[in-house]
Parts: sequence; structure tokens; C-alpha cells
Amino acid sequence: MTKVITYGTFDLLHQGHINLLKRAKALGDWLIVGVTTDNFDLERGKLNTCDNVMKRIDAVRATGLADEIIIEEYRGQKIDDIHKYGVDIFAIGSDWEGYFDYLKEFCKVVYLPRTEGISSTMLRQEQAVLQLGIIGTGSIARRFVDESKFVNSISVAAAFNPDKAKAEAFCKDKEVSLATDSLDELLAGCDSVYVASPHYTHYDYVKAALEAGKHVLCETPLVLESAQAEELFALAKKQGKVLMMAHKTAYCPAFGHLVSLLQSGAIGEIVDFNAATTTITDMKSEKMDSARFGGSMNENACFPLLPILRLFGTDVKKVHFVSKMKDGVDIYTKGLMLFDNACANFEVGLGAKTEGSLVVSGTKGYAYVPAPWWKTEYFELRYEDQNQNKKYFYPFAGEGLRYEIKEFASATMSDGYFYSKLPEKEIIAMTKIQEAFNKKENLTILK
Ligand code: C2G
Repeated sequence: MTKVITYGTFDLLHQGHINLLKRAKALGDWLIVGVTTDNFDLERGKLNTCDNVMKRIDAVRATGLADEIIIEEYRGQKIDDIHKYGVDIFAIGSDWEGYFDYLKEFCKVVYLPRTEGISSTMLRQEQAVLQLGIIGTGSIARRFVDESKFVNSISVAAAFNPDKAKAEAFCKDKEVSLATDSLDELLAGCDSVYVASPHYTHYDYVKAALEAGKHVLCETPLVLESAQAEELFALAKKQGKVLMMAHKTAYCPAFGHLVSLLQSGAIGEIVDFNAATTTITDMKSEKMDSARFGGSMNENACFPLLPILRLFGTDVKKVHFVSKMKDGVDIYTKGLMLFDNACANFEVGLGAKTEGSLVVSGTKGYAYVPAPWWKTEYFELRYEDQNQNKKYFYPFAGEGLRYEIKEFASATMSDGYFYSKLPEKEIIAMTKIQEAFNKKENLTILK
């Protein structure tokens, strides 16, 4: 039996893919098709994929041409697969001519003619592009516009600021066509909204956008009261719209893999956790304004709370906070969280600096992510026997916002296939902890 293998993303599966699969199948008796995972595509710089891996696998299966479907998740896997499946022929489209010659050492390599005049890129361009309106025109919104250019299914169409001059300056600088100080005008000019205004305004803007039937991506923290978070998620469901919280760590390739490695027992049972996210900020900045719910917990707690709640679950037994205050805001807060079978502590700061690393301790070893861990590019699993230590490397492109933007675009375009990398339950749990802090529950204030 001659075994043939081919690989691809197979996004928006089209006739070009079908022809390729037919040609590959004709080379032998058994066709194995490797479909790239979403993470692998992100890693190799393919950020514009519309369909997620499950949808792409289903599409390949529906052609009836594949005898076996596998997923491709890392560079170098092709060599492993050739050995593992006893492959005789590796086949791929002629756009890759020469690129896979290194596989000739292991099996026959065939470059098949590519079908001209059709491609996923062309189909993506024909697809509706999400017209996005931005609420708030501060520094994060500026970075967002730059990063959105890497995701071609999104176009920033409008920006709102209650101060029209600010909206106009932003739009001129970032080449956005509509600058407005009218929320109605913004909502009329887009089909999705990115909320990047001060925290305390999030609730009203998200609610207005959802009520107007828009998909919403909102900056951290979504809101500062858990009842509001619950209400907004219920509203999103009722409206059939996506509500996502922006969080550059949650959607980047390394974080997801770190968590799944730890959940699979790579360091044994997890007993303790520590992570810090501190950024020295100007005391005059809005982030330090107590009237605007500034301060370290409101600004930065979503970062350490993400891995804590992911690893230990949302059933938090106890939280204790210790803060150093200045002008009514916490310039530094340490949190101790107790779960049934583990504890976690974190530090957040806008007015004090500490090492921004992350350590997860387990019964067999520990995970170490160097600072700034929230832009994870690299982490290590370390053991008593140092020979067992492992290093893991990942891309973290640009400011990292492109991952969440891509995720948001895919979510709005998927019909039922979407699984959020930052689920509602975790966002509500994060909000509860920030709310407890704002209510000064179990808070010790240092002199
Ligand atoms: N293809 C084709 N004709 C087209 C478009 C694509 O023959 N008009 C072929 C490609 O050459 C490839 C396959 O269809 O062999 C899948 O294409 P993509 O989905 O674009 O995947 P690609 O990024 O080429 O993945 O490990 C992944 C592989 O290296 C290739």
C-alpha cells in the first residue's frame, strides 16, 4: 500500500484544495491529510485564517478524499509523521516548490500543480470585513489600530471620543474615516465595537453597543461589579452577539500551551502560584485617579488573575489583600488567594516595581516564566533533576494585540464553532475579586 501525506490550513475550503486533495490521493492508495492547528498557524504567521481548526477538519472530511486526518501542530512534525505513519509520498502544492526538498531524505516528495485563480486569500477578501468602531482614543486604542492591520478581516471604520477634537486628531493620525463625539453616530457606522475608554465607563458603553446589536470587544477590566458582568453576558446572549474581553496574555500562543501542559500534570499536582505585574506609572496619569477607579488592582489584576483562575478554578475560598496607598489609590497590592487544594499569591503595582515573573509550584517540579510573563514568549519547566528541565519558545508578535483581534474577528464570523479562550465564567470571577478589593473586603492597608 502506498501512503501519501499532504498538509494545509484548508481555510474556507475551495476548489483549489479539492483538486489538490484529488491529485494527492491519485498518487497512492491511502491519503493522510494534516490540518494545521490554529496555534500553529499563528506561530507561522498566518493570522488571517477565518475558520477554526474544527471547522477546517470538518470541511476536509466532507470532501470524502481523506482516508485519515491528523492535526499538524509544530514545526518539524512532518518528519515525525513520515516515520510514524510509514509515509511513502509527501505531496504539496507547487507554491511550495523546493521548500520541502529536505523531506526527500525520508520519502518521495511531489509538488502538485496549483489551481490558478482561486485561493483562501481571495475568498477572505470577498468576505465581509468587520467594520469596527472604537470607543476611547487613548494609547491602547492607538496600538490597537496599528495591530489591527495584521488581521485583514477587520477594518477600523470610526472612532468616538466625547471630546470631538481628540477623536479628530486620533482619526487623522491613524487614518480612520469617521471621527465623532456622538455615540449614536459611531454605532450607526460600524458592526462591532472595541471599548477602550476608562474602566468606569465600560458598563454603559458595552451595554449601549450590545443593545444596538453590535459585537463587543472590551478592554480589561470588563466592568468592576460582577452583577454588571453577568448582566452584560446575558444581554450579549439575548442579542446573539459576541462579548469578549481584550487580554493580550489570554490569546497569545504560549499562554495556552503553558496552561495545558500544567493541567496535564507536567509538574505534578499544583500547590502554589506566584506572579507579579507591575508597571511604574506617572502619579498624574488617569490610571492613578481614584475618581476614575484607577489604581493597581483595577488596572493590572486581570493579568495574574487569568492564570490563577485558569489553573485553580473559579471556586475561590478566601482572598486577602495588602495594599500600599497614595492619594486614594493602591500603588501596590499583594493578594493571597486560597483554594481547596492550593494557594496563590500575586502582586500588582503602578507605583512600585518588582520582578515580573511567574512561578507555578508543583509536587514534581515548577514552571518558570521570566518577566514580563504576561507577554509570554518563553517558559521553562524545571525539576529536581536538572537534566529533565525543558525550555519552550513561542512567537509573541508586535504588541500581542493582534491575537485577540484575530480571535474577536473569528468569533464574530463563526456560527456556533467558537470557543472563547477567555470564558465568561473566568471574567465574572475576576470581576468578583476586583469588586471585593474595591469594597475593601479583607484589605490590610500598610502605613
Ligand atoms: N492549493 C492549491 N491551489 C490553490 C490553493 C491551495 O493547490 N489555489 C494547495 C496548496 O498548495 C497546499 C494546499 O492546497 O498544498 C493547502 O493550502 P493552504 O490551505 O493554503 O495551506 P498551506 O499554508 O499551503 O499549508 O504545513 C502546512 C503546509 O506547509 C502548507
